[in-house]
Amino acid sequence: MSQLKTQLDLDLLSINTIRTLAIDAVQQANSGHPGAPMGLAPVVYSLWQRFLRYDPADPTWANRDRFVLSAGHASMLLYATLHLAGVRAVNSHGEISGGLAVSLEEIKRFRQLDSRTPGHPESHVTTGVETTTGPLGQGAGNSVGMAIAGKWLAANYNQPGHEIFDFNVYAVCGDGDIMEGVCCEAASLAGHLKLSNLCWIYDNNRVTLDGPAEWSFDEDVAKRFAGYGWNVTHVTDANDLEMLASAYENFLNTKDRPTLIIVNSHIGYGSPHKQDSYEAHGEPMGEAEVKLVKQNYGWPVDAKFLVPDGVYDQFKNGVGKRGAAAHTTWKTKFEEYKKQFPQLAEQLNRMQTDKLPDGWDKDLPSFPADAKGLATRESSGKTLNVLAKNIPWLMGGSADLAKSNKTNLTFDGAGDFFPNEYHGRNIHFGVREHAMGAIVNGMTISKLRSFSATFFNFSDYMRPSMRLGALMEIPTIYIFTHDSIGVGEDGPTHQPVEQLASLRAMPNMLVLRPGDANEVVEAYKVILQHAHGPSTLVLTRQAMPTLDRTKYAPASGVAKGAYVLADAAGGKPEVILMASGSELSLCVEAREKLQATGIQARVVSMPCWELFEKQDAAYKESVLPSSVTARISIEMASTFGWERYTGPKGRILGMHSFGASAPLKDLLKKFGFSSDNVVAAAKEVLGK
Ligand SMILES: Cc1ncc(C[n+]2csc(CCOP(=O)(O)OP(=O)(O)O)c2C)c(N)n1
Ligand SMILES: [Mg+2]
Repeated sequence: MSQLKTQLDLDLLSINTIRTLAIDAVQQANSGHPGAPMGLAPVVYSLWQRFLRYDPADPTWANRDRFVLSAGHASMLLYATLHLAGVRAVNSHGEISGGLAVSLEEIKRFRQLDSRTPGHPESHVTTGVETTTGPLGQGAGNSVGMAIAGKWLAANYNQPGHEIFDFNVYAVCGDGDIMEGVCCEAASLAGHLKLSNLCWIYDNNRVTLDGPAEWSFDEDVAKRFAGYGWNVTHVTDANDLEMLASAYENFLNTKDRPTLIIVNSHIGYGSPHKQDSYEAHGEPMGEAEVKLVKQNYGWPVDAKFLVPDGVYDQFKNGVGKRGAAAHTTWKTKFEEYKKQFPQLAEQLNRMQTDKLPDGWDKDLPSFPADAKGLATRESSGKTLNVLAKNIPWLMGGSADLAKSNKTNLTFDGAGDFFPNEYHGRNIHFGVREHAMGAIVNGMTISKLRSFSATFFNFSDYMRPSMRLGALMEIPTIYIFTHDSIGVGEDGPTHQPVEQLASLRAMPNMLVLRPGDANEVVEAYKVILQHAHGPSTLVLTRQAMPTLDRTKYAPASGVAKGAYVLADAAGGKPEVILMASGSELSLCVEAREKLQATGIQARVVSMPCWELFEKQDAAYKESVLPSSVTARISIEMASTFGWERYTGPKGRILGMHSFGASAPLKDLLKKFGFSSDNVVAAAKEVLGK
């Protein structure tokens, strides 16, 4: 009896430590959300202590259960848990260092410059943060990608008697997450795919920032998720650890679909205010209120950042011991696996350490010169298929446009990723672009080289996820076709204009728009070797010439972002013509025409601004000599940003309006995309 009482006391003491650490950190920072951590502390505590298979001594263990805090505003909940569980820090080389992922000092520096405890959890900053969350719904979307990765790894790497992958993915969502569109899309796909390794915990506290949730949200969430094909279970009191345990067990026993646990909680639990009127929960409480809350918890009212005796040990004896034991058992299993399946083990080793297999770039196509040429979506499809054959863990799919995007993997054994058939490499995302973005990020975080695909215009539908991919510095591949008014008859609803400029404005995003088939191959080489950030690949629907590389510079120049494709005779150009993508061949044509009139022009292919910006000054000067101020750029997109390369004396040919629905040749004429217009602009800037 007294043993049980001590156990209960220690549970409550630990839960209240999470709560008060959150309260104190928010108070000290004078910003942040204390309410959600206070309400959710027992939910997360119970999960970590009793169920999460996670070894705090090795947060990189490939088969660890994943814990995602989609309600990123409750970041202190995660930081306090990582701290108390003693999760070790991992350095940028993936090595486990001696220190804690989140020390008490770092908790005291919550939301301060260069701390490990930023306002919202950032995976590239803090070990143990599985994914960056804050924009509501994204974490939930990522969790579906992680669950897909779990199923795929199990289907492809587990061998009879050697189950090395069986991890589960847990995500904590608030009302905001459950309301967001991305979350709905992701839940719909997860239900369809029957991802039984996925558990969402919905914090049903009936409050959002503006006030009671019912002001904007009163749907029957249980019914909705049942409709998606989820297993739905309820916990009517977030403070009831036994009820929580039953719910987690319910999840673990459900083998045929994902689980939603709806937890009724009180935001700011312990606050002396009437619970549902606790309105200022998105802000620090103020010292007086902090004291009252601590009094309610039976806490020393003046203590700050207190971790009472016994709490660290409690976590050590809970998640620590369980996690270490599970990890040790797994390591033994994996040693045996390595012996019996050395090739598979080697693949896993490469995958987990972000390396490519030997021969990843063998058999890549080389495209012969061809005036008619082919669409870059076509050369992309051919290249992607070779790469995926060479790289067993390169996989992905399209949001219902695979046939248009040419992203179907068609080689023998590529297969499809279907419900209960999780071995395949082709994922059918359905018409769910936003979730697709979040899901491929989740797969990438789980070490699969993952790609998504849709029309470039619909990059807007997945931009929030792409932005997080860039922030997280993860190598997700976003493939887009139908890159411009070149789409033709589909018209302005489908013709991107500002998307190139807007993605070029995104930090840490490589935007590549290759200028012919061989540049596509080179672009893929860059992308696959680019490990610390995502890439956006922008491809045409329409055919474009394959340039004669015996006459022009090799396409390997793509790696430098921009290169001299064709120079003026003697290397002394009067005018520089620059383009990316399908407009590159217009510059090539214009150069010939200018030459015929005695004007010496250089053509610069500029498939990737970001890579060009990374080159040294000498290289940049060699491509764009400052002495040549007559410069023309041409791109069937917003002109925004090209000034930096054309300079004050140059001309930018581009789009100044939305496009129109018409056959391509009429659009090219209407909007002025012809080599004659390049010639005219060149003559104009030269005053000829
Ligand atoms: C996409 C997005 N929109 C808005 C916000 C700002 N925001 C942060 S928390 C929050 C309230 C969400 O309510 P809920 O998810 O129920 O969390 P609770 O207040 O209950 O902790 C909002 C609107 C955000 N973080 N992300
Ligand atoms: Mg809420």
